[in-house]
Amino acid sequence: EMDLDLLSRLREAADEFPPPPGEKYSYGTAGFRADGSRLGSTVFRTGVLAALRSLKTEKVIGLVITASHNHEHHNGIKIADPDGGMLTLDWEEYAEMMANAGNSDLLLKVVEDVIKREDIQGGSPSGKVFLARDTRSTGPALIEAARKGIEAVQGVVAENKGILTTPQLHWMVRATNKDEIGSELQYFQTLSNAFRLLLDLGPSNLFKPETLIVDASNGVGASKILELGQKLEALDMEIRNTGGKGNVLNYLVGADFVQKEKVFPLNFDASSDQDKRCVSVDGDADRLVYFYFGPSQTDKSLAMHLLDGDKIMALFSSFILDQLRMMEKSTNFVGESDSRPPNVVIPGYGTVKLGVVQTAYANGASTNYLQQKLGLEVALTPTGVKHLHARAEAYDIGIYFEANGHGTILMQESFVDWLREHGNTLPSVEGRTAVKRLVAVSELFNSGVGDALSGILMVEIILRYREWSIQQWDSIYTDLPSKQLTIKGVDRSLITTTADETRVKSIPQLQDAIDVEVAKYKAGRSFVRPSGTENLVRVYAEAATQESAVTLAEAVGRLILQYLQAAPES
Ligand code: G16
Repeated sequence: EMDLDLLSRLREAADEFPPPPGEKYSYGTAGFRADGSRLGSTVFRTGVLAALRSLKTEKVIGLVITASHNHEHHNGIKIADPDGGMLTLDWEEYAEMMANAGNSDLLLKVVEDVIKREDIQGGSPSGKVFLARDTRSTGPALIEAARKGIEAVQGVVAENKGILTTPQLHWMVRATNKDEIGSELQYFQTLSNAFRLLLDLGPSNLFKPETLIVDASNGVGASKILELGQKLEALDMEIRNTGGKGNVLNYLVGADFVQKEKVFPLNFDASSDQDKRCVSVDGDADRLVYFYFGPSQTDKSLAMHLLDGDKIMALFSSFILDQLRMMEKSTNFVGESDSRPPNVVIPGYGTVKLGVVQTAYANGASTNYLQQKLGLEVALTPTGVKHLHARAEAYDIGIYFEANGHGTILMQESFVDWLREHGNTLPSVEGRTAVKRLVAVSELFNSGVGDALSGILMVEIILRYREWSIQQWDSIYTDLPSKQLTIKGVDRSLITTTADETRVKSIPQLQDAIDVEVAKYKAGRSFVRPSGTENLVRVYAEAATQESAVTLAEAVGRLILQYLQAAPES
């Protein structure tokens, strides 16, 4: 039984952070998000939750204060579970119950209930929660609220790690729980060692490409990418949008802006930056998209060319597949044609299951490339890395990416263990080299969440191996024209969708009207869903030409207004 002392301390501490009246907090796609000035109670309470989770798992938990791609004045919370992944889905309900408890008495009831349901033991517990934040101005006050929440639970301490990217904190939690060195320095060492090793394992006389230009979204990524770059002589980077006075986080800069608007971020110039290889990260550096400015496909004018999460995943998938094929070939294995990908057979190990995971936002051309050209199994999940991640765990190597640039390469620990223990028994040098590369890739990638820094290093490695320019990489397939819009000022909660998010369930007439609209367009596809991170509804449309994709998106946007506007905003 939990010490009663716990409850008295908690009540007193909670009284300091009363919830704003009338606010309803939902855990959403990636934790709570709201205006930073209205998050004190929610952050305090989520601190309590993280502390309980630490007592339950007897491991370190992570809590990062960030609203990632959202506006500077927004803020939010992401929780890292002991394995470095996102908070287990069954605890999201507890988080919501706590955040929405109307006063300290009600909060105590919820906490007691969670303690009972999870059978959390008192006694002499010693829990620990790592704290970190991004560069938002409301961060320091919210870190304090989180600390008070964590330490209101008896036997749990908060350890403030300062300003970090979200993936760094996830990485540090995982490493610490595995009894490895979980410091930020070690994070940089691990990534840079893996990068150097992959360079060494590459074809001889690797070429060194032009400088990579980084758009750091005026956020935490700027200083961290700089630090990484200083460790890597072989990687020339020029970092822009590094924050500072007057340069607003995520405003006309960063991965979310570049991917959604398909225009150059601030401080990039069409003519002086023409053909250069550029990459944007988002506000907490867990997403990346590449881009360049070059002649458009349709006329001679200069246009922005986006290489989104889908194209990054296509590059990664083909690289991984190459390595598996080399291993397979190394064993002189003559397989049946149906033993080809997705299931490469490595004698000694057996079938290596390789699969990729996308969402409905994936460009149709990318899905086609992955399935037809690479022969891979493509799984679809709802939006949110937590869903893609869980699905990717079904494979020995699961690669997942959202079109917005959030993703990673996930390898089963048992598979990596096998590579380490038995990989050197493969008869050919090529096969053994491929094994070493895969092990290095497993080190390079964060096995908990997407990490823009890992993503950048991987892209840069593969382009060097293949001696590809960004333009050559871009040409592996041509995106179907698409358009994304957001509709504000409506009650997004009125829209619920089918599990795959492609059809509206709650208002059948709206879906019927969308169907009628889509049918008017050649290669038309469109869907709408409520955002889980912002108070708006998202529209996605694809069609045979850019012009028609835009017209279709706008028509569907008007339908949303028509069917929802009568209702008040919530
Ligand atoms: C978060 C999630 C992503 C999701 C994005 C947009 O990203 O981690 O998986 O794609 O929100 O979600 P929604 O469409 O529901 O607003 P981030 O980078 O903001 O943490």
